[in-house]
Amino acid sequence: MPADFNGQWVMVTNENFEDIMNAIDIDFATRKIARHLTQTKVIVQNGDKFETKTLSTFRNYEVNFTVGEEFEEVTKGLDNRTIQTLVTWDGDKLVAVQKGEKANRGWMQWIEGDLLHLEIHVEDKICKQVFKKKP
Ligand code: 1AG
Repeated sequence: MPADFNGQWVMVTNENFEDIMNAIDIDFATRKIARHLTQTKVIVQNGDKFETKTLSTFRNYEVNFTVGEEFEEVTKGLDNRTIQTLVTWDGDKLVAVQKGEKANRGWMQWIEGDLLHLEIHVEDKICKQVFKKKP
């Protein structure tokens, strides 16, 4: 039985988001808006199958995947790159490797109690986001 990520998760902290945005070449005007957003993560999980939405008042981002199956991800509305993404389990953690123009790109996502942790990394930068589950 894999971990259960189902639910709506509201951002409570977002450390070093600016660093990640800079690393993927997001322009100043966009960064200025994006840094203040409270993101909400909506996850529908069926075993290894995930439908995920990251929502905000400015932009939304959707990515769907099956753990263990590499797919082409287009980061539409983010940096608009095409990357090859593979998500795997490391115990109860989801680990994504995103191959493309940017080195060492990926994320890790896991649950602790009613908190969802997401670490996004690109090159030598790490952004740490924490979300709280909506009751
Ligand atoms: C992701 O989550 C990342 C989802 O794949 C989006 C979160 C951060 C975006 C990364 C960099 C910012 C790029 C551009 C800034 C412009 C707009 C910001 C909009 C933010 C809300 C979409 C992994 C996992 C997915 O949770 O299941």
